[in-house]
Formats: sequence, C-alpha cells, structure tokens
Amino acid sequence: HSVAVLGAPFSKGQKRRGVEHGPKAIRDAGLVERLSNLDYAVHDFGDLTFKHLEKDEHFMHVPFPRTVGRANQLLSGAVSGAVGAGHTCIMLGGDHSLAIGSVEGHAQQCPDLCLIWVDAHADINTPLTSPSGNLHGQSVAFLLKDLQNKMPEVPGFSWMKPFLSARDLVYIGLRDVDPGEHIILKTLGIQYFSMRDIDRMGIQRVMEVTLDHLLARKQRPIHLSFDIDAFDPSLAPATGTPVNGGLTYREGIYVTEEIHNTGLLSVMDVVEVNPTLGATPEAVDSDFSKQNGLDHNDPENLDYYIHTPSFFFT
Ligand code: DIR
Ligand code: MN
Ligand code: MN
Ligand code: MN
Repeated sequence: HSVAVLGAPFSKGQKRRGVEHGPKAIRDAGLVERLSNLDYAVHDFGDLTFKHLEKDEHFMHVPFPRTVGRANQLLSGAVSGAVGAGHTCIMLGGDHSLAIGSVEGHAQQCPDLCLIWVDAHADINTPLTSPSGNLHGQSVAFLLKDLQNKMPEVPGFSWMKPFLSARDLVYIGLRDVDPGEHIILKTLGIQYFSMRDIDRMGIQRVMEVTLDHLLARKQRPIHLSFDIDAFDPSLAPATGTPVNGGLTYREGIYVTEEIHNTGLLSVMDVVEVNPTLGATPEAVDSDFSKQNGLDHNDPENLDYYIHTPSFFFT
C-alpha cells in the first residue's frame, strides 16, 4: 500500500490568514515518519503552488471566487493524478474550501465514492444562504447534484459540475449550523450526527450507522474530509472557527479507526489547521512562528475567539 501526501497551502476560502501554513505544521509534527513506521510507502508530492489572482472582485458577498476556483481546479488534477497512480491520498490544507477540488479530483477516478464529513460545521451554505460569504463554509453545496438549481454560477468554478448525491454523504460532529444550512440538511434528508447525537448514541453506534448507510448497498471508496475544528478546542485550538463542545480525542480517533478497518479509505483531507492561532497568544507555537517569520501578534489574528454552538439540534 502506498500513500501520497499532497500539501495545499491555501487560505482564501476564508478571511483569516495563517491556515496556509497548515501543511508545514502537520509535516513538522512527523506525519511522513509516522506513516512510514506503519510500513506504508510514502510519496510526499510536496506543496502545490497557488496563484493569487489580482483582479478577483467579490461575487455577491463571496470573496476571492476566481482565486478559490482556480486553486481547486489545480488541486483536483493533483488528487486525480495521485489516486489514478494507485495511491491512497492525504491532502493537507489549507482551508476547507479545498475539499471542492479534492473530492472532485477523487470522483474523476472513483465516480462511486462516498463522503464522510467530520466537522463542527456543515459547510453546506450556498452564496445565497451564507452569512459570511466565505467559500470554506460552502464546499459541500458545490459538490451536491441535489443543490444544482439552488446554486448561482460562481465565477472560477465553470471547470466543474456537481456530481455527489445527498445520500452518499454523512456528517459527524456538527454543532454550529446556520439556519439556511439546517433547512438544506432537513430538505435533502442528509444523514448527520451532531454532537448531541454522539452524546446520546455513543460514537460506536454512530460509526455503525454511518458505514451501514454508505456501504450496505455496495462497498465503495471512502473520501474522509476531516476539519480539525471537529475536535474540541481544548485539543485543537489552532483553527480559525473553534466551537466549544467538540469530539474527544478518542471519539475523533475512533472515527478514523473504523474507516481504516473498512479497507476502503481512498482520500483523506486534513484541513483548517492554523498554526498562527491558539487558545491564548502565549499558547501559540512561537517557535513555529519565529522559524517561519510569522508575526503572531498580527492584528488579523487578535480578534480570535471561541464560538459557543450557534444551533442546537433537537
Ligand atoms: C459558517 C462557518 N457556517 C460559514 N463555517 C465554517 O461561514 O458559513 N466552516 N467555519 O468550517
Ligand atoms: Mn469545515
Ligand atoms: Mn469547521
Ligand atoms: Mn459560526
């Protein structure tokens, strides 16, 4: 078994800079060594180089649409190439808008893939429902065939068409869902497990139902899109939109262990790691900041705060 590691240092799917340093922070933490020690042949393809377009006006209130679209087009080709070459692929973000290109590239090789989205957020806003405009909160809406007639034509995305069915998607860890997103989840009948569901059912039952929902009809490749903010902020404070009440360490790892045990993991995204953020300015990894010439007193990162869950599921 061989694993491809693909870095995607990109942050324009949201407004807080720093998440483009995620790939370096995750590699510095020893990802490649750990995978090699598990006896995988690791091919580190390094980081993609993204162009930041100078003329890229807002579309409605969505910032950087063409820059985000172009970045995802490039990433899609890279993921498709890695999967086509027979690797299991790990994509290191970068913000979660990158899942658009990652899942699209994966689907070029594996049209029957299913998607497990582990996140505090549903990332299923359309440009019309999005309170922030940020594309990292809209990734899933670009993927779903079921939302095709609710999506305007966003400049930068004409290279792709939605391809995923709502029934081929399961969410785990939700606790900060916007009102428009809740309507979409309910209208499309999407299978989701909020933190409250995990409280009630336990993570073991949640994974049983998740894998049964996706795989009972037939075995097929799994795309795991793991937003680090699914974890509780006490474990993973270095992320742009932390929300209290998240997954424990064991719950998060249990999700990945169960997916591993299927033997069907094909692509995994690890996104929203922002090493310039932390629970307090003192807690930020200042060695990382110094070594990389980052200013962790950057005013863009000082208004940082932890959300309380914005929506409770009943
Ligand atoms: C919010 C936050 N729902 C939005 N989304 C985040 O901007 O659409 N996703 N933080 O990861
Ligand atoms: Mn996300
Ligand atoms: Mn999130
Ligand atoms: Mn929020």
